[in-house]
Amino acid sequence: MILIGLGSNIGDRKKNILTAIQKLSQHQKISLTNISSLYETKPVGVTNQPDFLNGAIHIDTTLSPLELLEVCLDVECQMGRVRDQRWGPRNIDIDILVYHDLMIQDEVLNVPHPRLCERAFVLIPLQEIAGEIKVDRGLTPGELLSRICDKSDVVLYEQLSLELLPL
Ligand code: PH2
Ligand code: MG
Ligand code: MG
Repeated sequence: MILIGLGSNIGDRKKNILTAIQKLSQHQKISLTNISSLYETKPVGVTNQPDFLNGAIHIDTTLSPLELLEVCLDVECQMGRVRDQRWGPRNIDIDILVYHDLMIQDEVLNVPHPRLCERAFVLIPLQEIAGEIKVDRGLTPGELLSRICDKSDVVLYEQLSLELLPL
């Protein structure tokens, strides 16, 4: 299972996330299999920035992890993402969270995403679309979530489904 996380906290956040999903799904070698709801989430890391919308998608692809990373970065670039402050505000962020059961640790790509297990804003969307999958450390999103005390910073914003998606 290949899982991608999306986030936005600048501009029309919902439109940004849907545009990114649309661009990814239009790639010849990517097919969109499932999509989570959108959640409004308090910023983590750098806290003095606007609230995020976050969501996650499940895709199938024949792209390798590095090829997929390039596609994700390319979509961010097409959408005009400027990278200045680490963990700072962004119109779109597209992260590979899980690529089957591969473990990759190098300078350009870390999979599973290194902060997946501590971030409710990632785990709650994943619980919807990958509830049974051992996403990190042999644990499901729900099992990882049970170790996080405060999930109040993640609130359902809009229910989405593949059928309802205006793509
Ligand atoms: N992304 C970050 C840092 N902090 N906080 C929230 N709520 N959502 C994010 O997507 C996010 C964040 C760096 O990628
Ligand atoms: Mg990120
Ligand atoms: Mg990123």
